[in-house]
Amino acid sequence: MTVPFESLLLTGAAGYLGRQLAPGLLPLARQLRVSDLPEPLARAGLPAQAQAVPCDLADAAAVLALLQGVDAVVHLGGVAVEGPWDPILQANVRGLHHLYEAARRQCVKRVVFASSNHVTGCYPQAQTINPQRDAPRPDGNYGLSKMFGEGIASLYWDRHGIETVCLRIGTALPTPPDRRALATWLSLPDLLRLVTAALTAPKVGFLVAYGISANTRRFYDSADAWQKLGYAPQDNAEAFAPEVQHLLQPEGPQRTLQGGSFMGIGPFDDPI
Ligand code: NAI
Ligand code: 15L
Repeated sequence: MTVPFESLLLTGAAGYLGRQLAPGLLPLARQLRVSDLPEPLARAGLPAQAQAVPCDLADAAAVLALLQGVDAVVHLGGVAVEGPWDPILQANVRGLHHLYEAARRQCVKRVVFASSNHVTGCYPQAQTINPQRDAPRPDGNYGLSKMFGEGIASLYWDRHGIETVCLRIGTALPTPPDRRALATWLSLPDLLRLVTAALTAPKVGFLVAYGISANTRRFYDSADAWQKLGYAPQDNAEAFAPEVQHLLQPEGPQRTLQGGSFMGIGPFDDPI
């Protein structure tokens, strides 16, 4: 089998999804580089074949060095939940700017960016959203930062020819935790299928796709983008419906809007 990449970088490698993905990414590159903040990286137990490089995404010089010799990046690093603005600004906004500037200067060809369903979390669950047709409606600081990530990805494709697949991941867990996740679930095997497709599909340019399994109750229509990637999900949350469909968020926006529980977090009185 031909190996698609000489060097592939996985950021956020010590996080939940990073630890799930790292073993499956090994066959895609002669060298897999895995990165995260120093402490989590040291205790993550990532595959020994991977090259571990600690790096804070908020440090521009460190990110420039991290991307040296890299062909493609799977970018998972950053704050992964709703919260106060400043940590999100450092990791998800400044960090993304550092990543794309480093990608430009180090001639990286493609980024797979872990965006989020929370870019469109303020749409009603009763509406089906298409990523090429429907505008972002972020549901908080976190969703807004992912919208920035998609914006910078678009800019660096148009101006600098760096390809990005933005994956608006739903709920990536071993099984769907509640009724909302019957729409948003992404099984862990489908996550690896999707990231592999996003890395290896030819000529993606700038593309936004939702990251979910073939869920019967989905409120995203991502068929066009999936076809372009050659992603064919194999799992369906419906198999878990009897166990979780009674597990509901409290009445109101948390139950009716696509962002679910994130609708109940914040606002934050940031220090002035
Ligand atoms: P996680 O919180 O377990 O992992 C994120 C990793 O990023 C952590 O290991 C953390 O140490 C690292 N990180 C945070 N700030 C950093 C910084 N300044 N410099 C370097 N590394 C930093 O999150 P998870 O669940 O693994 O998510 C991975 C990515 O996928 C995130 O970008 C998240 O927003 C996105 N995502 C995840 C979903 C899910 O269902 N797990 C759904 C939608 C999006
Ligand atoms: C996300 O973006 C989060 O990273 C993850 O922790 C889940 O909360 C997920 O969205 C979700 O909406 O279920």
